[in-house]
Amino acid sequence: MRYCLAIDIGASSGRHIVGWMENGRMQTEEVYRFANGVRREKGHLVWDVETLFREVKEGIAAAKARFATIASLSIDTWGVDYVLLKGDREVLPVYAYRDGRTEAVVSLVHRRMPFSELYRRTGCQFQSFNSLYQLYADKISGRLDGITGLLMLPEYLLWKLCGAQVREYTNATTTGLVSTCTGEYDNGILEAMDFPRQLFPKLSRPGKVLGEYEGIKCVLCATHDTASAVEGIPMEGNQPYLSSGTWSLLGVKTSRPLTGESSQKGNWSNEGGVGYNRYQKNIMGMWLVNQLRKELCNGLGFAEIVQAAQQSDCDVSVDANAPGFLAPESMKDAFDAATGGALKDVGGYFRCAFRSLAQCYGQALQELEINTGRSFEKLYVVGGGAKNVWLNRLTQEATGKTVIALPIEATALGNLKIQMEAVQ
Ligand code: ADP
Ligand code: LRH
Repeated sequence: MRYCLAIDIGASSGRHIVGWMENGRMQTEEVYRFANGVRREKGHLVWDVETLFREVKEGIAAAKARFATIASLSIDTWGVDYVLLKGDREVLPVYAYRDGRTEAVVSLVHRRMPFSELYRRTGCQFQSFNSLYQLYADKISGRLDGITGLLMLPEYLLWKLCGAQVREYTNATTTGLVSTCTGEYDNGILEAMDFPRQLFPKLSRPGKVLGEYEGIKCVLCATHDTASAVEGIPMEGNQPYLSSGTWSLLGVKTSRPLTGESSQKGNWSNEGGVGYNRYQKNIMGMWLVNQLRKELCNGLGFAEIVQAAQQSDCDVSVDANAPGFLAPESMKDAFDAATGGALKDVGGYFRCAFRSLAQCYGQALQELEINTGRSFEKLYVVGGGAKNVWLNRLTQEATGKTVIALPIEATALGNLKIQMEAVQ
């Protein structure tokens, strides 16, 4: 039996999942899980990459203890964030995308190249945390001086394991710097921003064998977690997907990027997939719920939270994608401000969050049909959020589509699929 190990690290937790083929079907077993989250350091939100790397190695050890031979491994994480290198040393801190340091530079970036031109070139949605803005903040603070390398987080962790430095295509498309025409970093943008060209070498496609760690082959998967998730959904035909975790990503595979006016207006993103384009939208997702949970009822299980939400009779909703929810000091205060203080009980906050998310999904699906000129029957939901049966019902009502909820680790499945194809 050939065992492969997917290391899938999300913004709220990481997991090691071993997969193998048996009677033509992929089998999986979770061997390790760890908590993840941002840390506040000197007024900034940062990732603790040292701990992340330690957890990666702990999980590999757990996999080896359970399955004596692991043939290969690969790592995917959230997009956008990166590690700067000086020679072989990482430059700390590694900023987390919710940190506010980019707010002041958005207009400076757009002065160098208007957003409409950036969008025409890359098809990448506007998010104030895209790597483009983070890098510009680095540039004007002098942080890019003397930098010799830039690796996105999964590339960094793979490099630490096997010593190979590569830049992977699907994750690069989250930076806001990749051309939809060439599938490589866009020279025009790099020049306009005056970014050092040597930090942006040629991109590698998923499927490459990079090297070894303790006798295990290190493979490059679709290192953007959402790209792996889309690749891992067992879908009949080409229907829309909702990858429901810390973020909710709603979209559909298309053969080419769609960068027209309505796509830009609706802030639709064109990101790289494994042989297709991911036309999708970022929706604030379970971040809202997780932050409310920490503040209002830490320790309460998701089943109890959903029950409290169902029992509340408060039917107020908000625009779940409003910037005020991205990184508020207090999520409760953010909901109070958005609802004019209308939420009276704990269940009410969660009810408002779930109903507002479902409304966003409904709106996004309508836009998706208009912008692609297609009509869809189904919506496939994967990720931790797919376990929320009540939210799935609200989503079905709001979208008018048959919701197919798959409470599976689609991201790990996509990660494993690429490994199995790469290492025969
Ligand atoms: P990420 O990869 O971004 O960390 P996941 O896909 O692992 O996200 O989803 C985790 C989220 O799913 C949790 O933070 C939680 O909000 C939600 N979730 C997990 N389990 C349940 C459950 N049983 N019921 C409802 N929601 C759940
Ligand atoms: C989901 C995700 C999403 C990105 C965000 C930063 O985990 O990768 O696709 O936009 O994190």
